Amino acid sequence: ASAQPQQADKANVNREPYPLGNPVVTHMYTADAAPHVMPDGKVWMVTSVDSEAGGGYSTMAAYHAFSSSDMRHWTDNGAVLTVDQVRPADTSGRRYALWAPDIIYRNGRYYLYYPVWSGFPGSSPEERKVESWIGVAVADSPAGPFRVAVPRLEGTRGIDPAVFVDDDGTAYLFWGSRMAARLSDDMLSLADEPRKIDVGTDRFMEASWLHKRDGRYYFSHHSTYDHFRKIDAANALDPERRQSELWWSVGDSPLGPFRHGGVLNYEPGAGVAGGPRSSDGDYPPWRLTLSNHGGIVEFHGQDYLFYHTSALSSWRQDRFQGAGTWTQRSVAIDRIDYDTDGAPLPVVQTVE
Ligand code: FUB
Repeated sequence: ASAQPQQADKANVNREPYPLGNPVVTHMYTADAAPHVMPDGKVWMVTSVDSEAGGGYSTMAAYHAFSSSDMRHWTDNGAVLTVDQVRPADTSGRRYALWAPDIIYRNGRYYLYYPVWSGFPGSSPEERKVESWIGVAVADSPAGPFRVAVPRLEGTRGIDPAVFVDDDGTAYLFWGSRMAARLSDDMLSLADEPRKIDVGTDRFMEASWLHKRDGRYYFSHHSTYDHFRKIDAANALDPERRQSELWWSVGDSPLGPFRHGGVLNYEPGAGVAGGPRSSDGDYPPWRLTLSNHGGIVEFHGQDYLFYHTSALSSWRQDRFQGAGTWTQRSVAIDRIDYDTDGAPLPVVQTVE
């Protein structure tokens, strides 16, 4: 096994910020960005869309595709898939929603992996019977239009698909709660039995992502919501209780095992080390997003973390004074730096 990087000292977060104009999309609410460099040399991200009218995650109804040549100016290429395209015939009154997707270029086409969330927006036993699965849509352009090719990938239950294609051409799908499998050559089915992978910790909520750097595989994920079940909005601003973090682990193969490394991104918007800052000083923290979802891309030799904050909904209420809304999120981008051993440092979150 190769030498394994160690978690960076938290003091290392005191580095120069690298503002990319966060939040990068301001005309609509976006979340769960899945960024990739496509054959046109641009970075494309497909994002979830949070509802303008509110209503929470059960109302997420589409994905948008954005493209950029410089990681700062983004073109909105419009909705590329809507919930109406994936909703099964159903008269039960269940709601269907589109949660965090991923997109990949392969064999001359673009494959969009999307989780369908299905349930009732309540808390009775019936309402808690949430179901989710992964579908695949295909297009000739990352701007769509995508058509559903596989409504439900056999063997998948859960949310947050992430696709990784290794240098040898093998494609992998990660999803749900530490599940993974190889994908078939046509990208439309699992090539082997799903397995639960060892990511070095049991503190796992969602948002799998795999990236490769210098021959090592880095797995990242959102750690946990557990503490949010116990606390109320008032003490959610207590730094000691903020633990909705993105964690990283590292391994020598795409399917692990991975060794837990540490924090890649602190709670977005937290007033703690790694929290946001700008050229004219620290801002009051906006309220939590509750979800710390990461997507990672290398662009011109630099790795970037795409995540989301509540900055836009906070701005719309009262610039930096409002609480923001945790289901009206906005995509942000910041640089990932590594120490000399290859351990990613906690991301310095920037605004503006
Ligand atoms: O956006 C809906 C859900 O919230 C995603 O699927 C999770 O990763 C979290 O970001």
